[in-house]
Amino acid sequence: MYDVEKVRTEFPILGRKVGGKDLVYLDNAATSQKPRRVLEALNEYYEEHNANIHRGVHRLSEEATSAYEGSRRKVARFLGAPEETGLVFTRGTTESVNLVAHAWGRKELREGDEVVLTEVEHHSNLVPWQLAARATGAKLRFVPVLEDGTLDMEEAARLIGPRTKMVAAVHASNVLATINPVERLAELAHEAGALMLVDGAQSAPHLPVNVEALGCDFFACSGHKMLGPTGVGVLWGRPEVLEEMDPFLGGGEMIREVHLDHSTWNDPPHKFEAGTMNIGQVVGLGAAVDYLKGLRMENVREHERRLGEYAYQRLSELEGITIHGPTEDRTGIASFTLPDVHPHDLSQLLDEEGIAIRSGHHCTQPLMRRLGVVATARASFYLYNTEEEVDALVDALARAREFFGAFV
Ligand code: C6P
Repeated sequence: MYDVEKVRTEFPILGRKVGGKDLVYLDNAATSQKPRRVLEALNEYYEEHNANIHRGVHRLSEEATSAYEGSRRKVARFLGAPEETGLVFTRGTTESVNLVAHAWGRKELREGDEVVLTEVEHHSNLVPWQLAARATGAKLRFVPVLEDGTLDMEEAARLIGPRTKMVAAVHASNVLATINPVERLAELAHEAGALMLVDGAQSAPHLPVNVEALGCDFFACSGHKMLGPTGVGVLWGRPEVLEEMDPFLGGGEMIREVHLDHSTWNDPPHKFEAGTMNIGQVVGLGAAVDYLKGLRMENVREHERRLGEYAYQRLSELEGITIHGPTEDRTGIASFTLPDVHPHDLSQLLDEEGIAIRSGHHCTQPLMRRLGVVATARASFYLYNTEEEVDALVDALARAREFFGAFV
């Protein structure tokens, strides 16, 4: 039995007040809060083991290296990766996608080639491909999003063809609460001889993920959205694909031999980890993954599925509200617009009640245009949120409407 009240006691920040009110933190798609275990792991690392890794033969360096590589094993297992050589640490999803678009894209893409994305992408899985396309002459094509927020998979099957070299798609949308059929997209990509990249920024923290079962070639996610520290993320890549890729950044650690006029590269994953990495944060991410494993991702998903459903139902009670995305099979995200109230005004008023939501375009400007809005308000739930917090949100929204109603 999933005990959300017990879970909450492990997150010190959830005990704080904002403007004299209990904090209701509903901005988890932006970043998650951290359990005590992660904070302790960071502290312990800096108090006991801090040193640079893979370099020294002294005790602390060996301990730090072992903690860092231990995290690599944990995260690889957490994502269902068959081996940890494919697990590269980055700064986050953004850097992971840039790594692929740069190191794979500039080597492999040619004029006339196509990269297939979707209309739902976060800017992180769009702009790096625009840059790669500009540098190589490749073209970008887009799988359309249907009225209910799901992808037009018939059109995807038409778009993905002999010119396609890469299909890159978001697994769980940060706006629409959809879980996209990336397994099917991976099949289509492979039938066409292309590779598949999955943006897992909003799936790895919330759903059981297995990169083998997804059938993808690359999977990107961010530590800070899955209870870990900021400044650390992951790129998993199929080792044989990573092997063929050029490096992303040059410097220490990523080399085998350096001469004045040329160098040779270390094996993956080290080929992609140039310079001193975010060692402490990687160790913190290992602790976050241990914590999530302890809770079991099936339980996390079920808790959030129920909460998402409850939130959808309660928010629907507000007259005139538009909740973007499908009515069913949703993640724990609710993006909505209310007539006559700007999302920014809403989130400001909610903040006065201690409720943190996000408003804006959520780094998905093309999707906002497709939805016909400039911005939405967004409540995003995580494993420590409760039905009472959903009620607090809906009550505060009703009060906010009354307040703004007085001016129209
Ligand atoms: N979305 C949100 O509030 P970084 O910033 O690299 O950790 O993650 C980027 C990113 C990539 N893909 C998706 C689907 C995302 O949701 C995000 C981050 C945050 O929705 C910040 S804009």
